[in-house]
Amino acid sequence: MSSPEQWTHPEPASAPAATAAKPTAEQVIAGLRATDQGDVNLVQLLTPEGERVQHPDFDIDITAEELRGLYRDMVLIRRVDREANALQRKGQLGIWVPLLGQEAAQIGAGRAMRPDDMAFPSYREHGIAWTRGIHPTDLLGIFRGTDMGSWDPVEHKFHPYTIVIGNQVLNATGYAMGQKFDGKVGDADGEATMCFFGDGATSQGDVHEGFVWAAVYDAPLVFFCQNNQWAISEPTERQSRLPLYQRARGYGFPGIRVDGNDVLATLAVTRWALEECRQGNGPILIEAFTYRMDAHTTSDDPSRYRLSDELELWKLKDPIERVKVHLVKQQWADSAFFESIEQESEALAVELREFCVNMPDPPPERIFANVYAEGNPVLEAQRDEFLAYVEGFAGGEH
Ligand SMILES: Cc1ncc(C[n+]2csc(CCOP(=O)(O)OP(=O)(O)O)c2C)c(N)n1
Ligand SMILES: [Mg+2]
Repeated sequence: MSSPEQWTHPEPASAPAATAAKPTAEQVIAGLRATDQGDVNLVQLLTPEGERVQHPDFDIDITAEELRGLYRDMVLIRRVDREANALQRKGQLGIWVPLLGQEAAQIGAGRAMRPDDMAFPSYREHGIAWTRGIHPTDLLGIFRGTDMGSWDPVEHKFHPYTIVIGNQVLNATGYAMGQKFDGKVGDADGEATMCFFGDGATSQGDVHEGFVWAAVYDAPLVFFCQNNQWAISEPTERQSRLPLYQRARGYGFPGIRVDGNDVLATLAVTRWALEECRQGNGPILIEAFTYRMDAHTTSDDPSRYRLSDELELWKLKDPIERVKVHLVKQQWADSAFFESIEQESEALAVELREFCVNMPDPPPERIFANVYAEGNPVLEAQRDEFLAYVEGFAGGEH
Protein backbone atom coordinates (compact mmCIF):
# COMPACT_ATOMS: atom_id res chain seq x y z
CA MET A 1 0.00 0.00 0.00
CA SER A 2 1.11 3.53 -0.60
CA SER A 3 2.12 5.60 2.37
CA PRO A 4 1.47 9.32 2.61
CA GLU A 5 5.21 9.98 2.90
CA GLN A 6 5.88 8.74 -0.58
CA TRP A 7 3.47 11.32 -1.91
CA THR A 8 4.98 14.25 -0.11
CA HIS A 9 8.50 13.58 -1.33
CA PRO A 10 9.78 15.73 -4.17
CA GLU A 11 9.14 14.48 -7.67
CA PRO A 12 11.74 11.82 -8.58
CA ALA A 13 14.10 12.84 -11.37
CA SER A 14 12.68 10.24 -13.73
CA ALA A 15 9.09 11.48 -13.45
CA PRO A 16 7.55 13.62 -16.21
CA ALA A 17 8.42 17.26 -15.63
CA ALA A 18 4.90 18.57 -16.26
CA THR A 19 5.23 20.63 -13.08
CA ALA A 20 8.53 22.25 -14.09
CA ALA A 21 8.55 26.04 -14.30
CA LYS A 22 8.69 26.15 -18.08
CA PRO A 23 7.55 22.92 -19.69
CA THR A 24 8.45 22.15 -23.29
CA ALA A 25 5.76 22.17 -25.93
CA GLU A 26 5.81 18.35 -25.93
CA GLN A 27 5.34 18.27 -22.17
CA VAL A 28 2.41 20.64 -22.37
CA ILE A 29 0.78 18.50 -25.05
CA ALA A 30 1.45 15.34 -23.04
CA GLY A 31 -0.02 17.03 -19.98
CA LEU A 32 -3.12 18.09 -21.85
CA ARG A 33 -3.62 14.58 -23.19
CA ALA A 34 -3.32 13.24 -19.69
CA THR A 35 -6.18 15.46 -18.60
CA ASP A 36 -8.57 13.83 -21.03
CA GLN A 37 -7.27 10.28 -21.37
CA GLY A 38 -6.52 7.63 -18.79
CA ASP A 39 -2.76 7.51 -18.20
CA VAL A 40 -0.41 4.85 -16.90
CA ASN A 41 -1.30 5.69 -13.34
CA LEU A 42 -4.97 4.86 -13.76
CA VAL A 43 -6.00 2.24 -11.19
CA GLN A 44 -8.15 -0.38 -12.88
CA LEU A 45 -9.30 -3.80 -11.66
CA LEU A 46 -11.97 -4.61 -14.24
CA THR A 47 -11.34 -3.76 -17.89
CA PRO A 48 -14.07 -2.49 -20.22
CA GLU A 49 -14.12 -6.06 -21.63
CA GLY A 50 -14.98 -7.45 -18.19
CA GLU A 51 -11.56 -8.97 -17.46
CA ARG A 52 -10.23 -8.86 -13.88
CA VAL A 53 -6.73 -7.38 -13.74
CA GLN A 54 -4.38 -7.08 -10.79
CA HIS A 55 -2.91 -3.91 -9.34
CA PRO A 56 0.19 -3.99 -7.10
CA ASP A 57 -1.20 -1.51 -4.53
CA PHE A 58 -4.93 -1.80 -4.77
CA ASP A 59 -6.69 -5.09 -4.92
CA ILE A 60 -9.94 -6.37 -3.64
CA ASP A 61 -11.44 -9.71 -2.66
CA ILE A 62 -14.94 -9.66 -3.95
CA THR A 63 -17.53 -12.41 -3.62
CA ALA A 64 -20.12 -13.22 -6.26
CA GLU A 65 -22.82 -11.91 -3.96
CA GLU A 66 -21.04 -8.58 -3.41
CA LEU A 67 -20.50 -8.07 -7.13
CA ARG A 68 -24.14 -8.88 -7.85
CA GLY A 69 -25.04 -6.25 -5.24
CA LEU A 70 -22.90 -3.60 -6.92
CA TYR A 71 -24.45 -4.51 -10.28
CA ARG A 72 -27.95 -4.17 -8.79
CA ASP A 73 -27.09 -0.77 -7.30
CA MET A 74 -25.86 0.52 -10.64
CA VAL A 75 -28.78 -0.80 -12.68
CA LEU A 76 -31.37 0.57 -10.26
CA ILE A 77 -29.83 4.02 -10.00
CA ARG A 78 -29.43 4.24 -13.79
CA ARG A 79 -33.12 3.37 -14.15
CA VAL A 80 -34.00 6.07 -11.60
CA ASP A 81 -31.88 8.53 -13.54
CA ARG A 82 -33.51 7.71 -16.87
CA GLU A 83 -36.98 7.92 -15.35
CA ALA A 84 -36.32 11.29 -13.74
CA ASN A 85 -34.95 12.55 -17.05
CA ALA A 86 -38.16 11.45 -18.77
CA LEU A 87 -40.27 13.05 -16.02
CA GLN A 88 -38.57 16.36 -16.76
CA ARG A 89 -39.37 15.96 -20.45
CA LYS A 90 -43.02 15.39 -19.55
CA GLY A 91 -43.07 18.63 -17.55
CA GLN A 92 -43.20 16.90 -14.15
CA LEU A 93 -39.80 18.22 -13.07
CA GLY A 94 -38.36 21.66 -13.72
CA ILE A 95 -34.89 20.28 -14.38
CA TRP A 96 -32.92 17.06 -13.93
CA VAL A 97 -29.18 16.52 -13.59
CA PRO A 98 -28.29 13.17 -15.19
CA LEU A 99 -25.73 10.81 -13.70
CA LEU A 100 -25.63 8.53 -16.76
CA GLY A 101 -22.13 7.05 -17.10
CA GLN A 102 -21.05 7.87 -13.54
CA GLU A 103 -22.76 4.93 -11.81
CA ALA A 104 -19.57 3.02 -11.01
CA ALA A 105 -17.77 6.08 -9.62
CA GLN A 106 -20.67 6.79 -7.28
CA ILE A 107 -21.63 3.26 -6.25
CA GLY A 108 -17.98 2.28 -5.72
CA ALA A 109 -17.31 5.35 -3.58
CA GLY A 110 -20.62 5.21 -1.73
CA ARG A 111 -20.32 1.52 -0.87
CA ALA A 112 -16.85 2.13 0.56
CA MET A 113 -18.31 4.40 3.23
CA ARG A 114 -19.42 3.31 6.69
CA PRO A 115 -22.64 4.53 8.31
CA ASP A 116 -20.72 6.93 10.61
CA ASP A 117 -18.83 8.57 7.75
CA MET A 118 -20.22 11.85 6.44
CA ALA A 119 -20.78 12.76 2.77
CA PHE A 120 -21.02 16.17 1.12
CA PRO A 121 -22.47 15.94 -2.41
CA SER A 122 -22.84 18.43 -5.25
CA TYR A 123 -26.03 18.04 -7.34
CA ARG A 124 -25.35 14.92 -9.48
CA GLU A 125 -24.76 12.47 -6.63
CA HIS A 126 -27.92 10.38 -6.94
CA GLY A 127 -25.85 7.19 -6.71
CA ILE A 128 -24.20 8.32 -3.49
CA ALA A 129 -27.62 9.25 -2.09
CA TRP A 130 -28.76 5.70 -2.89
CA THR A 131 -25.87 4.19 -0.94
CA ARG A 132 -26.68 6.45 2.04
CA GLY A 133 -30.16 4.88 2.24
CA ILE A 134 -32.02 7.82 0.71
CA HIS A 135 -35.01 6.74 -1.33
CA PRO A 136 -34.89 8.18 -4.88
CA THR A 137 -38.33 9.75 -4.40
CA ASP A 138 -36.66 12.03 -1.83
CA LEU A 139 -34.52 13.52 -4.61
CA LEU A 140 -37.40 14.69 -6.75
CA GLY A 141 -38.66 17.68 -4.77
CA ILE A 142 -35.49 19.66 -5.39
CA PHE A 143 -35.89 19.25 -9.13
CA ARG A 144 -39.61 19.98 -9.08
CA GLY A 145 -39.01 23.05 -6.97
CA THR A 146 -41.16 21.88 -4.07
CA ASP A 147 -38.44 21.45 -1.46
CA MET A 148 -34.71 21.72 -0.84
CA GLY A 149 -34.23 17.98 -0.35
CA SER A 150 -36.41 15.88 1.89
CA TRP A 151 -33.87 13.71 3.64
CA ASP A 152 -32.49 14.24 7.11
CA PRO A 153 -28.77 15.06 6.60
CA VAL A 154 -27.87 14.01 10.13
CA GLU A 155 -29.72 10.70 10.04
CA HIS A 156 -28.30 9.71 6.65
CA LYS A 157 -24.95 11.44 7.09
CA PHE A 158 -25.55 12.99 3.67
CA HIS A 159 -25.51 16.78 3.39
CA PRO A 160 -28.12 18.55 1.21
CA TYR A 161 -27.25 18.88 -2.49
CA THR A 162 -25.05 21.92 -3.17
CA ILE A 163 -25.54 23.84 -6.43
CA VAL A 164 -22.90 26.52 -5.79
CA ILE A 165 -19.88 24.94 -7.43
CA GLY A 166 -17.22 23.83 -4.96
CA ASN A 167 -18.90 25.30 -1.91
CA GLN A 168 -19.43 21.91 -0.27
CA VAL A 169 -15.66 21.46 -0.18
CA LEU A 170 -15.45 24.12 2.52
CA ASN A 171 -18.37 22.59 4.40
CA ALA A 172 -16.75 19.15 4.21
CA THR A 173 -13.38 20.47 5.29
CA GLY A 174 -14.91 22.10 8.35
CA TYR A 175 -16.82 18.94 9.21
CA ALA A 176 -13.72 16.75 8.85
CA MET A 177 -11.69 19.17 10.98
CA GLY A 178 -14.44 18.79 13.58
CA GLN A 179 -14.08 14.99 13.46
CA LYS A 180 -10.39 15.47 14.14
CA PHE A 181 -10.96 17.95 17.00
CA ASP A 182 -13.55 15.61 18.54
CA GLY A 183 -10.96 12.81 18.71
CA LYS A 184 -12.80 10.60 16.22
CA VAL A 185 -9.66 9.92 14.18
CA GLY A 186 -6.68 7.71 14.95
CA ASP A 187 -7.60 4.04 14.70
CA ALA A 188 -9.56 1.58 12.60
CA ASP A 189 -12.79 2.68 14.30
CA GLY A 190 -12.22 6.28 13.27
CA GLU A 191 -14.60 8.41 11.24
CA ALA A 192 -13.98 10.06 7.90
CA THR A 193 -15.71 12.45 5.50
CA MET A 194 -16.13 12.30 1.76
CA CYS A 195 -16.59 15.33 -0.44
CA PHE A 196 -17.85 14.98 -4.00
CA PHE A 197 -17.23 17.56 -6.71
CA GLY A 198 -16.56 17.78 -10.42
CA ASP A 199 -13.58 18.54 -12.63
CA GLY A 200 -14.87 22.06 -13.22
CA ALA A 201 -15.10 22.67 -9.49
CA THR A 202 -11.33 22.30 -9.21
CA SER A 203 -11.07 25.74 -10.82
CA GLN A 204 -13.01 27.29 -7.93
CA GLY A 205 -11.27 29.08 -5.07
CA ASP A 206 -13.37 27.25 -2.50
CA VAL A 207 -11.84 23.95 -3.55
CA HIS A 208 -8.28 25.24 -3.14
CA GLU A 209 -9.07 26.75 0.24
CA GLY A 210 -10.52 23.41 1.29
CA PHE A 211 -7.38 21.60 0.11
CA VAL A 212 -5.14 23.95 2.10
CA TRP A 213 -7.14 23.78 5.33
CA ALA A 214 -7.70 20.05 5.16
CA ALA A 215 -3.97 19.53 4.59
CA VAL A 216 -2.69 21.69 7.42
CA TYR A 217 -5.20 20.22 9.89
CA ASP A 218 -4.66 16.60 8.71
CA ALA A 219 -8.41 16.38 8.25
CA PRO A 220 -9.88 12.91 7.66
CA LEU A 221 -11.28 13.94 4.30
CA VAL A 222 -11.43 12.12 0.99
CA PHE A 223 -11.77 14.64 -1.83
CA PHE A 224 -13.58 12.67 -4.52
CA CYS A 225 -13.42 14.44 -7.86
CA GLN A 226 -15.55 12.91 -10.60
CA ASN A 227 -13.70 13.98 -13.70
CA ASN A 228 -16.50 13.46 -16.22
CA GLN A 229 -14.45 15.46 -18.73
CA TRP A 230 -16.86 18.37 -18.94
CA ALA A 231 -17.91 21.37 -16.89
CA ILE A 232 -21.07 22.10 -18.89
CA SER A 233 -19.42 22.94 -22.26
CA GLU A 234 -15.88 23.43 -20.93
CA PRO A 235 -13.58 20.41 -21.39
CA THR A 236 -11.12 19.47 -18.65
CA GLU A 237 -8.07 20.20 -20.77
CA ARG A 238 -9.02 23.86 -20.78
CA GLN A 239 -9.04 23.89 -16.98
CA SER A 240 -5.75 22.25 -16.10
CA ARG A 241 -2.32 21.70 -17.59
CA LEU A 242 -1.82 18.48 -15.76
CA PRO A 243 -4.00 15.59 -14.63
CA LEU A 244 -6.16 16.71 -11.73
CA TYR A 245 -4.96 14.03 -9.31
CA GLN A 246 -1.41 15.41 -9.60
CA ARG A 247 -2.53 18.69 -8.06
CA ALA A 248 -2.67 17.01 -4.66
CA ARG A 249 1.11 16.88 -4.51
CA GLY A 250 1.24 20.66 -4.38
CA TYR A 251 -0.86 20.62 -1.21
CA GLY A 252 1.14 17.78 0.30
CA PHE A 253 -1.28 14.89 0.26
CA PRO A 254 -1.76 11.81 -1.94
CA GLY A 255 -3.61 12.08 -5.23
CA ILE A 256 -4.75 8.97 -7.07
CA ARG A 257 -6.47 8.51 -10.39
CA VAL A 258 -8.90 5.62 -10.59
CA ASP A 259 -10.95 4.31 -13.49
CA GLY A 260 -14.27 5.82 -12.48
CA ASN A 261 -16.10 3.44 -14.81
CA ASP A 262 -14.72 0.50 -12.84
CA VAL A 263 -16.78 -0.09 -9.74
CA LEU A 264 -14.25 -2.52 -8.23
CA ALA A 265 -11.30 -0.16 -8.61
CA THR A 266 -13.32 2.75 -7.26
CA LEU A 267 -14.43 0.68 -4.28
CA ALA A 268 -10.88 -0.52 -3.56
CA VAL A 269 -9.25 2.90 -3.84
CA THR A 270 -11.95 4.66 -1.83
CA ARG A 271 -11.82 2.02 0.93
CA TRP A 272 -8.09 2.51 1.14
CA ALA A 273 -8.42 6.30 1.22
CA LEU A 274 -11.10 6.21 3.93
CA GLU A 275 -8.97 3.83 5.96
CA GLU A 276 -5.98 6.17 5.71
CA CYS A 277 -8.19 9.06 6.85
CA ARG A 278 -9.59 7.10 9.81
CA GLN A 279 -6.05 6.41 10.96
CA GLY A 280 -5.13 10.09 10.74
CA ASN A 281 -3.31 10.06 7.39
CA GLY A 282 -5.81 12.28 5.56
CA PRO A 283 -6.62 14.12 3.46
CA ILE A 284 -6.50 12.28 0.12
CA LEU A 285 -7.61 13.26 -3.37
CA ILE A 286 -9.19 10.67 -5.64
CA GLU A 287 -9.77 11.59 -9.26
CA ALA A 288 -12.37 9.22 -10.68
CA PHE A 289 -11.81 9.28 -14.40
CA THR A 290 -15.22 8.92 -16.02
CA TYR A 291 -17.49 10.46 -18.61
CA ARG A 292 -20.77 12.36 -18.54
CA MET A 293 -22.74 10.37 -21.11
CA ASP A 294 -25.74 12.66 -21.16
CA ALA A 295 -26.27 16.42 -21.17
CA HIS A 296 -25.07 18.58 -18.27
CA THR A 297 -28.71 19.02 -17.28
CA THR A 298 -32.00 18.71 -19.14
CA SER A 299 -31.54 22.40 -20.05
CA ASP A 300 -28.34 21.64 -21.97
CA ASP A 301 -27.70 20.41 -25.53
CA PRO A 302 -24.21 18.83 -25.71
CA SER A 303 -24.41 18.38 -29.49
CA ARG A 304 -23.56 22.08 -29.70
CA TYR A 305 -20.09 21.64 -28.21
CA ARG A 306 -18.90 18.03 -28.47
CA LEU A 307 -18.75 15.38 -31.16
CA SER A 308 -20.90 12.32 -30.90
CA ASP A 309 -17.98 9.97 -31.65
CA GLU A 310 -16.60 10.83 -28.19
CA LEU A 311 -19.78 9.45 -26.65
CA GLU A 312 -19.61 6.38 -28.88
CA LEU A 313 -16.10 5.71 -27.58
CA TRP A 314 -17.22 5.96 -23.97
CA LYS A 315 -20.20 3.68 -24.56
CA LEU A 316 -17.60 0.95 -25.04
CA LYS A 317 -16.36 1.68 -21.51
CA ASP A 318 -19.83 1.49 -19.98
CA PRO A 319 -19.57 0.91 -16.22
CA ILE A 320 -22.49 -1.52 -16.01
CA GLU A 321 -21.77 -3.65 -19.08
CA ARG A 322 -18.31 -4.67 -17.91
CA VAL A 323 -19.70 -5.96 -14.61
CA LYS A 324 -22.43 -7.86 -16.42
CA VAL A 325 -19.87 -9.48 -18.74
CA HIS A 326 -17.70 -10.42 -15.78
CA LEU A 327 -20.62 -11.89 -13.83
CA VAL A 328 -21.57 -14.02 -16.84
CA LYS A 329 -17.99 -15.12 -17.57
CA GLN A 330 -17.49 -16.15 -13.95
CA GLN A 331 -20.88 -17.86 -13.93
CA TRP A 332 -21.71 -15.72 -10.91
CA ALA A 333 -25.12 -14.75 -12.30
CA ASP A 334 -27.64 -16.39 -14.61
CA SER A 335 -30.41 -15.00 -16.79
CA ALA A 336 -32.93 -15.31 -13.95
CA PHE A 337 -30.80 -12.91 -11.88
CA PHE A 338 -30.57 -10.32 -14.66
CA GLU A 339 -34.31 -10.67 -15.30
CA SER A 340 -35.11 -10.09 -11.61
CA ILE A 341 -32.99 -6.93 -11.50
CA GLU A 342 -34.72 -5.71 -14.65
CA GLN A 343 -38.11 -6.23 -13.03
CA GLU A 344 -37.02 -4.54 -9.82
CA SER A 345 -35.78 -1.52 -11.76
CA GLU A 346 -39.05 -1.23 -13.68
CA ALA A 347 -41.03 -1.38 -10.43
CA LEU A 348 -38.82 1.37 -8.98
CA ALA A 349 -39.42 3.52 -12.06
CA VAL A 350 -43.18 3.10 -11.68
CA GLU A 351 -42.92 4.07 -8.01
CA LEU A 352 -40.91 7.16 -8.90
CA ARG A 353 -43.35 8.19 -11.63
CA GLU A 354 -46.43 7.78 -9.46
CA PHE A 355 -44.82 9.62 -6.58
CA CYS A 356 -43.77 12.50 -8.81
CA VAL A 357 -47.09 12.94 -10.58
CA ASN A 358 -48.94 12.95 -7.26
CA MET A 359 -46.50 15.17 -5.37
CA PRO A 360 -48.47 17.91 -3.66
CA ASP A 361 -47.48 21.55 -4.11
CA PRO A 362 -46.07 22.96 -0.89
CA PRO A 363 -48.25 25.47 0.96
CA PRO A 364 -47.38 29.08 -0.05
CA GLU A 365 -46.17 30.00 3.46
CA ARG A 366 -43.49 27.31 3.23
CA ILE A 367 -41.05 29.64 1.46
CA PHE A 368 -40.91 31.80 4.60
CA ALA A 369 -40.30 28.88 6.96
CA ASN A 370 -36.87 27.92 8.35
CA VAL A 371 -35.25 31.24 7.42
CA TYR A 372 -34.53 32.31 11.01
CA ALA A 373 -34.21 30.08 14.05
CA GLU A 374 -36.48 32.48 15.91
CA GLY A 375 -39.23 34.70 14.53
CA ASN A 376 -38.43 37.81 12.49
CA PRO A 377 -41.04 40.63 12.34
CA VAL A 378 -40.02 41.91 8.89
CA LEU A 379 -40.24 38.45 7.35
CA GLU A 380 -43.51 37.74 9.11
CA ALA A 381 -45.01 40.96 7.73
CA GLN A 382 -43.88 39.99 4.25
CA ARG A 383 -45.38 36.53 4.70
CA ASP A 384 -48.75 37.92 5.81
CA GLU A 385 -48.85 40.34 2.90
CA PHE A 386 -48.00 37.56 0.44
CA LEU A 387 -50.62 35.19 1.90
CA ALA A 388 -53.28 37.93 1.70
CA TYR A 389 -52.28 38.49 -1.93
CA VAL A 390 -52.55 34.77 -2.73
CA GLU A 391 -55.88 34.62 -0.90
CA GLY A 392 -57.17 37.28 -3.30
CA PHE A 393 -57.07 34.69 -6.10
CA ALA A 394 -59.23 32.19 -4.20
CA GLY A 395 -62.47 31.03 -5.76
CA GLY A 396 -62.19 32.26 -9.33
CA GLU A 397 -60.30 33.04 -12.50
CA HIS A 398 -58.27 36.28 -12.45
C1 LIG B 1 -20.11 29.30 -8.09
C2 LIG B 1 -20.79 28.82 -9.31
N1 LIG B 1 -20.38 29.25 -10.53
C3 LIG B 1 -21.01 28.80 -11.64
C4 LIG B 1 -22.07 27.96 -11.56
C5 LIG B 1 -22.76 27.46 -12.82
N2 LIG B 1 -22.44 26.05 -13.05
C6 LIG B 1 -23.31 25.08 -12.75
S1 LIG B 1 -22.69 23.55 -13.08
C7 LIG B 1 -21.23 24.18 -13.63
C8 LIG B 1 -20.13 23.27 -14.14
C9 LIG B 1 -19.61 22.33 -13.11
O1 LIG B 1 -18.79 21.37 -13.71
P1 LIG B 1 -18.12 20.22 -12.87
O2 LIG B 1 -17.55 20.76 -11.62
O3 LIG B 1 -17.22 19.50 -13.79
O4 LIG B 1 -19.35 19.28 -12.43
P2 LIG B 1 -20.32 18.41 -13.34
O5 LIG B 1 -21.52 19.28 -13.65
O6 LIG B 1 -19.58 18.00 -14.56
O7 LIG B 1 -20.74 17.26 -12.49
C10 LIG B 1 -21.25 25.59 -13.57
C11 LIG B 1 -20.14 26.43 -14.02
C12 LIG B 1 -22.49 27.55 -10.28
N3 LIG B 1 -23.50 26.71 -10.09
N4 LIG B 1 -21.83 27.99 -9.17
MG1 LIG C 1 -17.53 17.78 -14.90
